Amino acid sequence: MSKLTTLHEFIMDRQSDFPYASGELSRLLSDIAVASKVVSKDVRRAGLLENFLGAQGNTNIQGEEQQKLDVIADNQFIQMFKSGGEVCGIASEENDDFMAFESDFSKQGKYVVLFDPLDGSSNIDVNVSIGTIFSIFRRKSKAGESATLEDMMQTGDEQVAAGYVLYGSSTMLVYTTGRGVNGFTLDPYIGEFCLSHPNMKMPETGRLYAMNEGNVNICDPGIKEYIKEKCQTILEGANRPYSGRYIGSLVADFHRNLIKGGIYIYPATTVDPEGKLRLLYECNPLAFIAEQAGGLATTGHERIMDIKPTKLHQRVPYFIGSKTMMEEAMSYLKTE
Ligand code: P6P
Repeated sequence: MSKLTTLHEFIMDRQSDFPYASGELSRLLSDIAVASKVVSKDVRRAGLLENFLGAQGNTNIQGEEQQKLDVIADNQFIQMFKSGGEVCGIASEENDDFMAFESDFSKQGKYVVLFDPLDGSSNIDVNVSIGTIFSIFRRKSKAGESATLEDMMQTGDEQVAAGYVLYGSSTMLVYTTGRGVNGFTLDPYIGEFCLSHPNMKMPETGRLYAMNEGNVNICDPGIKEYIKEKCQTILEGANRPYSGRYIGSLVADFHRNLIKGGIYIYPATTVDPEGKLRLLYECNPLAFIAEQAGGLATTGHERIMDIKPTKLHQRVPYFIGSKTMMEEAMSYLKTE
């Protein structure tokens, strides 16, 4: 059996990829891994702890009912970023505004992190996979000063790193720093993320499509045509149609497509005319991973990582997945 490579060893080995960084990004990625282990522990025991399951009793800025575990995870990551010293500020799905850390220690931080602490949290109570998504930028503002909104509102192309943690049948951390995508599985017996999926590549095509088909009559009619003609038809050379796989947790649907090939579609609808998913801490980070793995991520018309953000919690229509499937699906779209 080959030697296990821990995430920490992997990060240190790759540190030389960043001559300008004197270890801060490595430490930040390690901090994210530690916070993820704590959240993983909480997620896996949530059913046993009365104050972990269920709704928090309020709604977040998204108008979504916050779950107790959303808040627990959010606080866990924020505390980790505050104490690590590499981060001068954050923005999170669970907080109305961005947060500039005010200690002199944190103001020296080189990076800002935008994250969704627990995506798919409506699935927590029914024991379906959920995930954390994170996006890391170098600050634009001067070290020593407070982080600014401008630090948070950068295009996806300016990300220095991005990744997700999937609390699934196992806990996995998958990330990129622009030099490929690597996946690590948490070994609960040694408490370490270990390299399990080196150099991940998204298959150029696939036979899995993920969409909430309840929306199919309230979105671009071309999507209904795409699903009917490409996904729900036995095409030449095939002996069955595609398979629909949609579990209501973007991280899980994306991870499956990254490994098996597939497409995830959350379009603009008459209910969500700008789309449902958030650009800064859901769409951008997964777009970075998708492109690094050979896939595509667009609004259906525009590359996600080209978009200049205009609002902190900006929503966009979202198509992400295998290159050929993406090109096919986009060719059906009727609306600009
Ligand atoms: P719907 C979860 O809230 C989420 O942001 C994604 O993880 C998921 O794919 C989508 O929304 C589910 O939305 O409208 O299908 O319930």
